Amino acid sequence: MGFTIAQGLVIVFLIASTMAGSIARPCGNSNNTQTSKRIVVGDSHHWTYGFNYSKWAIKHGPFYLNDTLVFKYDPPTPNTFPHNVYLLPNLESFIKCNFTNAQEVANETQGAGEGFKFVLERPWHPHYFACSVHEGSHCLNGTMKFLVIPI
Ligand SMILES: *[C@@H]1O[C@H](CO)[C@@H](O)[C@H](O)[C@H]1NC(C)=O
Ligand SMILES: *[C@@H]1O[C@H](CO)[C@@H](O)[C@H](O)[C@H]1NC(C)=O
Ligand SMILES: *[C@@H]1O[C@H](CO)[C@@H](O)[C@H](O)[C@H]1NC(C)=O
Ligand SMILES: *[C@@H]1O[C@H](CO)[C@@H](O)[C@H](O)[C@H]1NC(C)=O
Ligand SMILES: *[C@@H]1O[C@H](CO)[C@@H](O)[C@H](O)[C@H]1NC(C)=O
Ligand SMILES: *[C@@H]1O[C@H](CO)[C@@H](O)[C@H](O)[C@H]1NC(C)=O
Ligand SMILES: [Cu+2]
Repeated sequence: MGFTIAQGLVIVFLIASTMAGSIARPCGNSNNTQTSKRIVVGDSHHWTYGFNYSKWAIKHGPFYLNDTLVFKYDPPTPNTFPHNVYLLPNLESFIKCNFTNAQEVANETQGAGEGFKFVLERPWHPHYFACSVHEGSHCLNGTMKFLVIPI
């Protein structure tokens, strides 16, 4: 598989961090009506090269079922790099930024304006989000990737 122990530890930490807080912050209120949130990925940084989204996701989590992730990024211009949003198929692809069998969920123009909205509809499903631009270097070198497991 080609995992290093260090990578394994990082992943265990990521998953543990993503799930922590499920105990501290039970979902829904006393009424049992879950209030779904609208979450701008990267906050004011939006979806851009060089921002550490794994760190952001840990800090921002946990994420709940039906929360909406909003990816905001400008359409390509001659002076700026484009971005997009893919879902990678598994953990190994996520670690290596291997986009073979990845699914495009938003192209380079869909992040404009109000941004691209992705609703977390699959409970406990690991969502490996990443930008594929520049042969994966936005993912690999620009840390444009993060893991979300909605609870
Ligand atoms: C339960 O939800 C209803 C409708 O959203 C609201 O009017 C009511 O105040 C809520 N009650 C409690 C105890 O939260
Ligand atoms: C991004 O943040 C994560 C979690 O804090 C950390 O493990 C990782 O080393 C950071 N990546 C970079 C490139 O700084
Ligand atoms: C999420 O949304 C679906 C479809 O609107 C709804 O059936 C489901 O009850 C919601 N789940 C939660 C936990 O809010
Ligand atoms: C990328 O993934 C595909 C299929 O999942 C695999 O066949 C290929 O060897 C991988 N490439 C690298 C560089 O790991
Ligand atoms: C991006 O997706 C939108 C909506 O599906 C579509 O209208 C547009 O033509 C696509 N743009 C490119 C460059 O593929
Ligand atoms: C991206 O990162 C890889 C591995 O860390 C490195 O070999 C490569 O030179 C970097 N590429 C750029 C464009 O920084
Ligand atoms: Cu990008």
